[in-house]
Amino acid sequence: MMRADITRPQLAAVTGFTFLMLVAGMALPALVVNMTLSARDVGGLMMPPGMIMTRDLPGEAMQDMAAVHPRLVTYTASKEATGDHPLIPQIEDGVKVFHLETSVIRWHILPDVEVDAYAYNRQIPGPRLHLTEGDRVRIHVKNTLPESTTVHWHGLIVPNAMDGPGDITQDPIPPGGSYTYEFVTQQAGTYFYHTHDNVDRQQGLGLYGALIIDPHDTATAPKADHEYVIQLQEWLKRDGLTYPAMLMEGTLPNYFTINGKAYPATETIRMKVGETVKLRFIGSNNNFVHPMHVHGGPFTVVARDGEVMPEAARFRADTVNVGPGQRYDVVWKARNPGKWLIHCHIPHHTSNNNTEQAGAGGLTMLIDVGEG
Ligand SMILES: [Cu+2]
Repeated sequence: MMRADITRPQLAAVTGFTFLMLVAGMALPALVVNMTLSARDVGGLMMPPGMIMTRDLPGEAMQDMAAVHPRLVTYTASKEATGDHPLIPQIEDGVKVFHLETSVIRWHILPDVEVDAYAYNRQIPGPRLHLTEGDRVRIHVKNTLPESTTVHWHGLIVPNAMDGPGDITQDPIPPGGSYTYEFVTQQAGTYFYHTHDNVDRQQGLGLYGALIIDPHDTATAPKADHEYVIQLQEWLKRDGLTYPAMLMEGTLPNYFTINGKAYPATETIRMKVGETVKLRFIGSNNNFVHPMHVHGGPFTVVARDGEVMPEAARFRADTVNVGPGQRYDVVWKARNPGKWLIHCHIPHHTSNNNTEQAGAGGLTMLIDVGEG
């Protein structure tokens, strides 16, 4: 008969050590790994490279920051497609009726750079709503995004139920659902509309558009020979994926657009010496205050946040800080022929993924002034 020569203390030590390792093996992952996430929360989410990931990050935050899954794109706009097209209303019993539809699209911000974006009516920015003070408007919104959404009419006096903040004044419009907004415009000037549900993600991915309201008495509006609306936006595109740009580690933007295009794909304003242009700057972006600067001499600031300033309050400047949500109308006069720049004065915002193309990038556009 063989007899084990193991002692009781030895047996106790091996058993105890094994038990301790078993407990450590179960406890350690809970200390270094995010055990609160389930596959249901995160599914196939793709997170921005370099994003700070900690073990207390909830799945909801990851959904907010994740890339737009390329498989969700339902429409690819042509390279030449532009946004901000006037939306023509139907008139029903004196009411101007508009239709907005959200969807996931692929959009060219440069001929060789496309983003996967959230869009109103398949364009970025969304279509322009051009109204007149006193108009009654009805806007049918259909949501074909993979997530809920709402629309907010930024700066407008509206009934509370028409204001748009999701889960606060209305139930968010579910995927496949619709909501109808109706109000009478009581103001005039430069306004915009944007999503008010998961704004951090949805507006950053493209859900915004201009709302321009003419005054009832056009004599009150500051005059200019030309007019141009400038809507700002920030994008994060890496390794073929588009993430909503946010002002935090790992999610800072690397592309910047005026009306959905980065320079040199931005439009050029054409005018003659002696003529004036009214530039309507809209802070439709989510993160940065953009110091927008115009070359070739000062402009006059004539309106702020839609409100026309009295003559005595108007002032001359060559740079105006356009913060998220703000609007500035400025009138600039062409004094000399040539190519004059409109650009953000944070130089990184005038580059495309940190490179200059044709002398600039991002938040840059030209005014081409011909001899008078
Ligand atoms: Cu800027």
